[in-house]
Parts: sequence; C-alpha cells; structure tokens
Amino acid sequence: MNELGRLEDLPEDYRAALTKKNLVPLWPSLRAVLPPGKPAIRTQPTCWPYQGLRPLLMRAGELTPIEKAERRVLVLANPGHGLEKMQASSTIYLGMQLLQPGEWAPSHRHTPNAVRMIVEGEGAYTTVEGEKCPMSRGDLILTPTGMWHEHGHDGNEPVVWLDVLDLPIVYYCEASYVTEGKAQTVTTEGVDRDYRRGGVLPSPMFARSRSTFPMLRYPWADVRGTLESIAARRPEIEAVQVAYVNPENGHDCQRILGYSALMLRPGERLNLPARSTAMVFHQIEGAASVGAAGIEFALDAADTCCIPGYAPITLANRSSERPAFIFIADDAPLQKKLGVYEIRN
Ligand code: GTQ
Repeated sequence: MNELGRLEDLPEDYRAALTKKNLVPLWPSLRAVLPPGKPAIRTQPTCWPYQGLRPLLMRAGELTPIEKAERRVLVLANPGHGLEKMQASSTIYLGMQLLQPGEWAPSHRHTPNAVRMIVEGEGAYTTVEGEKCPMSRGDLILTPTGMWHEHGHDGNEPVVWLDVLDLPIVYYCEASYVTEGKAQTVTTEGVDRDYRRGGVLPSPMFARSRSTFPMLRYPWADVRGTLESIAARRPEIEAVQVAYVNPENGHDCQRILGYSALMLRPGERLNLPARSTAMVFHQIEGAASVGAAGIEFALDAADTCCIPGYAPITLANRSSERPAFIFIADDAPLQKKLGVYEIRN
C-alpha cells in the first residue's frame, strides 16, 4: 500500500487557510478511517467480576439514596473507549443496578432500548407500559424504545440486575433523550402472558399486537428448560444456544442489539468464528472461560466480560460435572441492517 502524504508535508499557510474554511485534507487521515483488512478497534477485552463490583454497588446503596440517583447504577465501562464514555463496546452500554427493599425508581421513557438480566435477589419488579414484570435470577425483561418503565421492590433483600442498553449508538446518532412521567397503573401481571410456549398462540382471538414488542419478559426457568432439553435430545448440536426473539414474527426481540442464552455441557469447549460484532458474556450459572486474542477470562456466576469483534472466541465450561449457562449480547441486528455484519471462517 502506498505511503500517503502527511499533514506536515503541507505548507503552514495552506493548512491554516483550510482550517479557516472548515476544510480537511483526506489523504493524511485516509488510513485511519479506512485501515487495511481490519477495522481499528478501541474496545478492549474487559472483565468485570461480580465479587469485586458487588461491595461497591452496596456501598452506593448507603452513600446515595434512590431519590438522589433515580437509577442507582455502576456502569461497566471499557477503558479502551475512556471510562467517562460509559461504553462497554462501540454500541453497548452495561450497568449494574441496585434496588433496596421499599425503594422505587420512578417512571420514565427514553429513546435507547434497554433489557435487564436479573443477577440476584427476589421481590423486585419492573413495570413496562402497565405490565408488571417480576424479577428473578436469569429473567430477561425488555424495556424497548419509547416504553414507560419504573422499578419497584416489595421484597426484603437487595436486588441487582444487569442493564444492557444501545445507549452509545443512539447517543452517537444524537437521538438519545428521556421523558419523565408519573407512576404507572398496572394493567397486566407479567406472569400470565399470552406466549407461554413457542408454537401456540391464543386462538381464535389471536391477532398480531399493535405493539412491535409483544413479549417483554422471558423467564429464566423456561429458557433454561429449553436449553437442557436441546442438550439432552441433540448431542450432535455444537452450540446449545437460543435467541430471544419476538414470538409473533421470529425476528430479534429488539432492533439494535441481539440477545441469546447458551449452555455449555459439562466439560464442553466451543470455538466461535471471528465475527464483526463485539460480544458481551454474562455468566448466569456455573463456571466458564472466555478466551480471545491471547486473553482468557474465568467467569463465575454473575461475572460479565466484553470481547471485541474480528477475533475468534473460545468458550469452555470449567466444570466437568455441571452445565454452564451464559447470557450473550451483541449488535448483530444493527450490523445486519447496515450490511456490515461478517463471519470470518
Ligand atoms: O433503569 O431505566 O442503567 O434509564 C441507564 C439508564 C438504567 C433504567 C440504566 C436507565 C436505566
């Protein structure tokens, strides 16, 4: 590839004249924005073990009352992007949120999409557009773009969950904002849903909902049971993995970020090809390792890590007796829509 001219090669007066007119020569920066073969990647492989994070989150519970926080969250920030940017990857925001018994995080709605993956504690709930969704370990609850949501807690122990938002990309689009609201009236209890099992829909009254997001809560007991049944029935399947989808059309459950749950059988090792998406791994149960680009993270229950794109990844169950369950987030839905999604074998 040709050496291109540098900025310093241009006369000072010419550079000054360009700057004055808000103009920039492309060639000194061309290789930076179009690097050969592979993008320049800021996202660093980063791990946030829960045992290190938890005491700091509990301390936030003592230091900052919920009224002073609105959302009491410690953000899992990737140092490759600069901590102040609050990005786990270029498109993904991760936060660990704490709600103490009796606390309430008031209703609001915003343009970024969020999901919650419940990490510990019982008795809390999120109300999304009037649907009260109870929170238990491993449940996934969606709060899609524009939908009112608030969090409450009737139990007696701290409840912690992992927030995953497409905030960085929506912020980059200069489209991120919030609207404050008043407490919602509960219209539906999220345990009694129309979609309890794949393949059956309420009949004869079934009509596609007007909502783009007909299912808001994916209970872990159902997802775990599905993974175990696939593993038991289909030993030939390499990746025992299920995607969280819209039950009415089978599409990704949200438009920008994609979510799945993966089971590693006892002792199993799984090689994933290099993909153009960064990936987030959160250990729901068991113990696994996540390896990529010469780095390996050992994950125990509730640990979270992020791996940049364009590198093959090896996942392994660190136990030879128990299965390991991992929640995965990536921006494949966005990249596919943009036409830049790649798998490199
Ligand atoms: O619970 O609504 O981690 O609005 C960041 C922004 C959580 C929430 C976050 C939010 C929320």
